[in-house]
Amino acid sequence: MIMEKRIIHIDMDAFYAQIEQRDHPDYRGKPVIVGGRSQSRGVVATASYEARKFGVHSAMPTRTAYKLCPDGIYVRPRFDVYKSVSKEIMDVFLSYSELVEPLSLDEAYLDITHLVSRERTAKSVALNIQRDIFEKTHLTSSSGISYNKYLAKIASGMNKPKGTTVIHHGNVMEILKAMPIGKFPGVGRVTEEKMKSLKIFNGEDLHGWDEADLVREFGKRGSSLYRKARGIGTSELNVDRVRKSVGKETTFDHDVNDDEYILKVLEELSHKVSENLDRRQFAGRVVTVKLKTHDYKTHTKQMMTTNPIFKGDEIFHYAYNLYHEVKEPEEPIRLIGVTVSHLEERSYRNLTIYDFL
Ligand code: DCP
Ligand code: MG
Repeated sequence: MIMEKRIIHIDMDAFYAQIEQRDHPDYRGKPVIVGGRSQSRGVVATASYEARKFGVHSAMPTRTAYKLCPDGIYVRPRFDVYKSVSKEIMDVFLSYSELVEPLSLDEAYLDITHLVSRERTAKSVALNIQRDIFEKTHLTSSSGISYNKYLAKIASGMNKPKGTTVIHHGNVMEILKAMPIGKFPGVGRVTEEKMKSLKIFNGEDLHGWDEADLVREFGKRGSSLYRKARGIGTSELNVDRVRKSVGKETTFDHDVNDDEYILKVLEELSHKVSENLDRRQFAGRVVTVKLKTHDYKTHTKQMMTTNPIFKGDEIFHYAYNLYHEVKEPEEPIRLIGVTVSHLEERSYRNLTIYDFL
């Protein structure tokens, strides 16, 4: 018999805002809005729970937030701090399980099947993880526990902040049926509108649809939605996302020492790496150039980028500099390669830095 898995989804509460409140005691208990301060083009990254009472939320123009909450404390994000907190959290996760799939700086899935026994419930594991995070960072989080990923994620959002919620076979249908359609993972704004026009307002309405009809209306996603309405989803974690890297290399037919030619190849390789990152919607923070000399010695040099990158020209920009650092002028090479690592999922979370200026 295949044992059902136990998946925990952990998500920090009002992540950036909570860190600001932690580091500035005078912000505590007050509406704190983290984001771009520009009245014309700034957006809210997140808001403390106190600020949310005024209707302020992520992705809202700062201008709107000011109107809703004129007395709020508006602060710029400190990404470096958030990143280092994120590392601390990830270390806690890894102390419980090797099977960790980070989704962004403040959330991850953990497969903790191996830790569960008659004496130890998945819920108690989740509580321990939340306690450890608090001890290490003085920040609160919420967790969701279930037998697959998307249910665990739904669960973690159900009792925020400081929640610990279990979705099991006994309560799953009740929860899904009552859930507004826009809250289903994978249902964005556009799909939500379309759902509503089809009179699908919640999980129960969705449950009433045949798979074939959903596929006709929503394409491949229709099948996935059909399953999601029934509590069916994957419990396989994408564990090597952290380690993952994308690299391309070329071995020359002959040893080569023509910079212009090698750089042309390096540029092509950079664009190939970019295409691969694009396909998977990843961006990376470390660029490595590798070369093998005519006598089979390998030399590498790497560099951290200021922001996660994925564009071919950006990758080549770093690769170009690295190449000049690592290549000995007199030494022909037989292989050149470029790799982007420290990948993260590409999203508003790491790409709108300009919105915060
Ligand atoms: N974030 C952002 N822009 C968004 C959404 C989020 O910059 N549109 C950033 C700020 C958040 C962090 O990502 O603090 C984590 O996102 P979450 O969606 O988990 O939101 P919070 O952690 O802020 O709040 P919650 O308690 O609802 O999880
Ligand atoms: Mg969060």
